[in-house]
Amino acid sequence: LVTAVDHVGIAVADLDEAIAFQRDTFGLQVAHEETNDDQGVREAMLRAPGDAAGAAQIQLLAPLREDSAIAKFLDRNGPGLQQLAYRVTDVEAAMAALRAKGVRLLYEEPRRGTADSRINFVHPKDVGGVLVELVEPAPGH
Ligand code: V0V
Repeated sequence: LVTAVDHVGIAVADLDEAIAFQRDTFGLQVAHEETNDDQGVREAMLRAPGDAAGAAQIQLLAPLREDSAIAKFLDRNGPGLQQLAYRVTDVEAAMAALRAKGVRLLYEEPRRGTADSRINFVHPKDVGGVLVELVEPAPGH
């Protein structure tokens, strides 16, 4: 079902501060940055200098609004690991396979994720307490 670990997401209060911290502390570089209004986030994808193409990235997620998933996560837990994202080739097929195993998906239909990927999420209570995202990258990514 899963072809690769796509990224690991960290909730942060301030995106620019977190980017600078990861750069100055660990030497990570920004590969991509965008605002996703649907998900209520400002986000950055970070890579390590030695990464091969397609290597797992670190996603920094800062809230755009108080009613967003990231704002709620920060209120409850403070900054920290928020999600694990698995790459799939066909998100609808992955959703169907997981539903058949009795695992709950958060959305009926895929939504738009980073860089025009198609995404859905698995309920953390059904998969060991980890919020799992499914990512079908846009063609050419
Ligand atoms: C909540 N829970 C978590 C969790 N968030 N467990 C593990 N990891 C998390 N991140 C636990 C929580 O402690 C509760 O456990 C239980 O799940 C249900 O919590 P709830 O209060 O009913 O629900 P909420 O309001 O905390 O919402 C949790 C969910 C929400 C997962 C439903 O965060 C959500 O819709 N997430 C999907 C969207 C998202 O995360 N977007 C931001 C990233 P107890 O207390 O009952 O034991 S956007 C993104 O990744 C993009 C754009 C991308 O990658 O392309």
